[in-house]
Amino acid sequence: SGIKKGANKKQWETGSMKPVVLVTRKLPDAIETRMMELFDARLNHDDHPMDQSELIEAVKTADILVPTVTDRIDSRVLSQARPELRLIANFGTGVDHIDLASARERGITVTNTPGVLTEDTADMTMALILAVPRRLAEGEHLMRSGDWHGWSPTGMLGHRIFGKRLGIVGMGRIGQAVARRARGFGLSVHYHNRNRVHEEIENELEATYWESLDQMLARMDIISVNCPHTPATYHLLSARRLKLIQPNSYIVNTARGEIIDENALTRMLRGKELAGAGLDVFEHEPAVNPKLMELDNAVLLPHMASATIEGRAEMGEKVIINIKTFVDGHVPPDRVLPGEYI
Ligand code: 8YV
Repeated sequence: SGIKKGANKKQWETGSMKPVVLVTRKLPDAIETRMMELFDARLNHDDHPMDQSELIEAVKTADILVPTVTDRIDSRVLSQARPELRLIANFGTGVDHIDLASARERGITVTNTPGVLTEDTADMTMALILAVPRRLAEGEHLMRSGDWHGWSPTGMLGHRIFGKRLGIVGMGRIGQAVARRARGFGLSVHYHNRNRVHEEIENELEATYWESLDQMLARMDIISVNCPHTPATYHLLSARRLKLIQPNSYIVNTARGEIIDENALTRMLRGKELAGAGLDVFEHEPAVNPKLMELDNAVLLPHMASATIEGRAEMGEKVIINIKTFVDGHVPPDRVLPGEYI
């Protein structure tokens, strides 16, 4: 458009011009309505996931981009961004689909939506922790198949939750929310984290810290993955580490598929080297390893751990607040870039 960055910002501030905010997916109606009031919002009415060429078009058009987990904002896309693109206000907490190094190089601010999906994600994590050892999906399937011939003393036996050891990988907001729930089910809480959490939190959760992930994995009955996906956590649960886990143990992942070597996990589940897995996320979404689909000891969900009406509305609110604060010349509340780790 030929408008310089400074001029752009000034005009946003005086309200004489609205920033072009390009939203890659369909958001809740109330959020889209508000965005249209506040900004020059460009919406995706049919909600189709954008491919790379559409994303390149988007960054050539937008002052502010609002992507989601389904958009791969890689260095190729960012290299085409117009200089006026100053903010990527992600709709979601994980930002692993955005090439942060490229964004940083270009001086683009990145924000996310932490906090508002913590409890929902922890609920679904707990649901999987219960569902896999207690064979919830298998039981449901049996009912609908018409093959249930009545109760029997040895029918549908699973494993007890109470008294077992839960190992949480990643003790951030979600990990802590899982720990709080787990205590109510009589699980003992163990965790591994980049940094040990504050003593007060450890005491409140009666959580045992394991500096060594390897050692923790070898001793847990249930493992829950709750860390972000970063270059440091890619395949954190590698084939080698998965082998450390006891064959009668379970794994639950509501974080990101890339944190677990999905092929290795699938092989081990098939070979009964692991008792079962509850997965809400996959390494190559929306693709799922077809061998996983065949397994009775895996409960598979379509990346829905944070999918509540309330949560989506609050995520949208956060996106709007981040954009509004940024446009008004302030540091947005949920800034990840520039930030502590990048
Ligand atoms: C979101 C998620 O629905 O927030 C996240 O990191 O994984 C999901 O729960 C999704 O990211 C929206 O972009």
